[in-house]
Amino acid sequence: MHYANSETLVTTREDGVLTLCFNRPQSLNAFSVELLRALRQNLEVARADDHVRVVVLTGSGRAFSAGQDLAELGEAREFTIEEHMRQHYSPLILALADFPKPTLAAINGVAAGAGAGVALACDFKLMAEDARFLLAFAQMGLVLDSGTSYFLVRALGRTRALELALLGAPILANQAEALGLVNRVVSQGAMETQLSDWTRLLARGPSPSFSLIKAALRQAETHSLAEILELETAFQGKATASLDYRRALEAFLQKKPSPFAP
Ligand code: T3D
Repeated sequence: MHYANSETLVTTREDGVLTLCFNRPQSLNAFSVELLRALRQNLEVARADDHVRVVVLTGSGRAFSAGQDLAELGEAREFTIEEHMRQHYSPLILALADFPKPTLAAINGVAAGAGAGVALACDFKLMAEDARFLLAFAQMGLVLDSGTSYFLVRALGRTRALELALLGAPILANQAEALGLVNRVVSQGAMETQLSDWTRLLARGPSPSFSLIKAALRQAETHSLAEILELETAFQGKATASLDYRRALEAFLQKKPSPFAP
């Protein structure tokens, strides 16, 4: 399979970093079926592409994404909402949550509805100081979807998650950072520098170790301590058999810095 070549998703690959930029600025990068398909396909290809070590999601223009394309959804269609969600959003969110390499959302502007879900499914969230999350679901007479129930309640607990979901007030960047929904808030001008600091570090990091750490943390969300101890044991066995471990150990014994040190 090859990377999809779609105008709605600008795909670039440089120095181990795959950037997927939503490109429908006229509708604030609302997710059309074409964009959702291209996004899924390119994540699937990137999973197996050894040249890709980090994936960045971002939006062109003034938005990250305004969520589902409401105009497209409103048009005559031959599918139900349930089919649409099962076919597009659920596999996309799972593909992101289970992605074996680090993923970063560069939230350059508003992230609404499913746009918020996609951003929250990424590992790192970098937010512009004038960006915001909009849990626009209840305002539209909808329910939380695209994993937002899952991510919000785990990040914030039930009380705060309910307040934000039911009242639907925009979550401004500083509030999102204070709540722990995003890692860092920076000015628009500083987005690129912060992003490349992170991607450079992650791209030269120990990929197999990252993949195992991600898998263990994901399992830790739902498994018991005893199960996680067993999983960590198995994963440590794999990690210590890796070339990266041997390189880092050798550096340590020679009193040199780790090849992966920040
Ligand atoms: O199928 C399923 O799975 C259901 C799933 C649902 C999950 C969802 O994601 S539901 C959709 C959730 N998103 C929203 O409700 C956000 C809708 N958009 C807005 O509320 C506003 O656009 C914003 C607050 C995000 C920004 O407002 P503003 O004033 O800065 O911009 P604007 O003028 O409203 O939007 C600019 C253009 O983008 C405009 O088009 P126009 O008039 O210039 O031709 C607007 O219609 C278009 N646009 C914005 N959001 C969407 C959209 N077009 C289609 N779908 C959108 N979601």
